Amino acid sequence: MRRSVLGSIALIGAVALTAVGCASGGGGAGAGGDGGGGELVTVGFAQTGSESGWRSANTESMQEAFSEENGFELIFNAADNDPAAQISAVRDFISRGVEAIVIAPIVEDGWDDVLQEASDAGIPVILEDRTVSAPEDLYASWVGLDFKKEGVMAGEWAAEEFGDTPTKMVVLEGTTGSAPANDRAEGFAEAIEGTAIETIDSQTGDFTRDGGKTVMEGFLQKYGVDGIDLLYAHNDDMALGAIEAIEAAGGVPGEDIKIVSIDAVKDGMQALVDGKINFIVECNPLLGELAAGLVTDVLAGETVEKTYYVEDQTFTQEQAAAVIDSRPY
Ligand code: GZL
Repeated sequence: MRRSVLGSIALIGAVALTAVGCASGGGGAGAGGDGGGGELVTVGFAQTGSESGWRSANTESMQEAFSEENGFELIFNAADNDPAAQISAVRDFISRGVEAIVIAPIVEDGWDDVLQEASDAGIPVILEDRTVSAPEDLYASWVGLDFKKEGVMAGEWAAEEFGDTPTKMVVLEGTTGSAPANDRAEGFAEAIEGTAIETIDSQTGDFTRDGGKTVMEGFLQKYGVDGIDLLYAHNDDMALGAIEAIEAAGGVPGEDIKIVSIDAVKDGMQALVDGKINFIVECNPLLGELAAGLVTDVLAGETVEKTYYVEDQTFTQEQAAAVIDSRPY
């Protein structure tokens, strides 16, 4: 049974949402088939890939929400973090005449043409997770997280923790050109302005554990464990890779090098409980119900908001220990 986005919010309960902007539902070419009386609504979902634990949880949430039981036929594509492949997957959805398209865009730029093609074909597009730089009239709605706020919360912790102490920081950036990498960097920089935290190096680890480990190995070769006081990782998977590198170099993560990260996936929260990470800002991946609700409303011609932000929270080591066994991802 397909739920509207408001029904989804009620269902999810604890997920606090703030809605911004407004748009009328496109109606779409198929307009949701017979309106839910039994026909499945065909939806194309262009996922980034499978780069992190966060992505796995997001994919699972989307596949559960867009199930046949809920009235959907989901055509799923994972683009292996390749922006060109992702755009080509969306073009394939258009040529197959799907009724709606959902995208988790790998990078912000390069979407104008294919979104215009979807619009010309009368196929509404819903964005989930990351955002695009294309004009907002080219998509019906977006649901995700406030990445800049996540960066601010991580930076505020670092400013509080290190304040006026001269601190040498290295940064593991997310995928180059992605909204979370851009916005988390901007938010963190704003929050540490005026402190004695100095960024001595910053490089992308592409949101992957291997990427984080390789880049951190390079930082450690260049500066040594003693030359680095703080690591800011744009996601837990890169932080976990960096932990391996720090330990291999004879350092103690969480002590010799403090670590602040974003996501709060299970392995990241475990490292936080174990004292290897010092602070984590959550980035909720469970967006499936909300995205499915938006597709249902847009195909029904309902007016939906242009933007839905899902609220995040933060965790210290003590807070993680109290909740880790009860978290859904
Ligand atoms: C954020 C999401 C990011 C996660 C990473 O919403 O796009 O991509 O922080 C994931 O773990 O790879």
